[in-house]
Amino acid sequence: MEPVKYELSGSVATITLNRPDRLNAINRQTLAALSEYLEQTAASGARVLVLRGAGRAFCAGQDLEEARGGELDYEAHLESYNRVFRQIRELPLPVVAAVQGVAAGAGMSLALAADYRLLSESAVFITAFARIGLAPDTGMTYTLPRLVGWGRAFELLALSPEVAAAEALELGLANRVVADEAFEEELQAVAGLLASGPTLVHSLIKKALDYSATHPAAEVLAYEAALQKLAGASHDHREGLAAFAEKRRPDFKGR
Ligand code: T3D
Repeated sequence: MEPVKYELSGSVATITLNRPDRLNAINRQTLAALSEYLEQTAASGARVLVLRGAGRAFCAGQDLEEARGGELDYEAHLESYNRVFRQIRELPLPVVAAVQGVAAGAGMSLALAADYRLLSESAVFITAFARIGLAPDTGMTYTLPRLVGWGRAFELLALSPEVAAAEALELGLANRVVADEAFEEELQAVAGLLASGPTLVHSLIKKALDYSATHPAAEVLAYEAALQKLAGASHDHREGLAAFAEKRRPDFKGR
């Protein structure tokens, strides 16, 4: 069975982690395929990417059987994880993590690297690293404190509780939580809405938010101005103005 599946339907790309009997735990093959499909998505005409898991889980993190085998070169292995994190953040389109069931360890890191998290009521986040005596990785110390605040981040990392969907929403780890039976419909709606938006602007929003997380205000203002120059010269800005004047919905073209 392929460890990861890829599908492009219209302008919606979907990457599915596909080791359901291991709760989609990530091994070397998974990481390599994930990275390849992220590259493929960047080169495609996709305007939104959905990242999800097959079966009852989103992803249980690093494959612990592989880790226990003692064959992992942690430094090289982490570079593969980090590459995937960077690819998600640098993808010039929104990434929606569709989280059903558990997202643990690096699986949670991947969900947090996404731009939008849609959770089903069955979703559970577990940072998990400390449970097995590991420090957090795959960008979790970048994303988690920015989403939930410093104190909560420490608690979630150090004590590694199970965070159910309703609490995840309250903490800021989820954008929306929907009933399990409404999940597919809601996912299509969110993906469709993002895919029909101004994709160039979505990519600039990603860049601006990442930049603002690590730069002082004066530099952030200069960066915003530089990005606005790009947006201001775009088809989608001209189309947005025309649609406003003509009292119709804009037909954004995206990238
Ligand atoms: O460079 C590096 O390598 C470091 C990177 C580390 C990054 C990390 O991700 S560290 C965190 C790794 N993940 C975990 O510690 C989570 C381990 N899994 C669990 O704690 C539990 O499975 C869950 C809480 C996620 C779910 O529990 P439950 O009761 O719903 O399911 P289960 O029965 O435990 O799991 C079902 C099967 O999936 C089971 O196999 P079996 O008994 O049916 O043959 C279980 O062994 C397997 N499985 C679950 N998680 C993993 C896994 N197999 C390999 N690796 C896993 N991570």
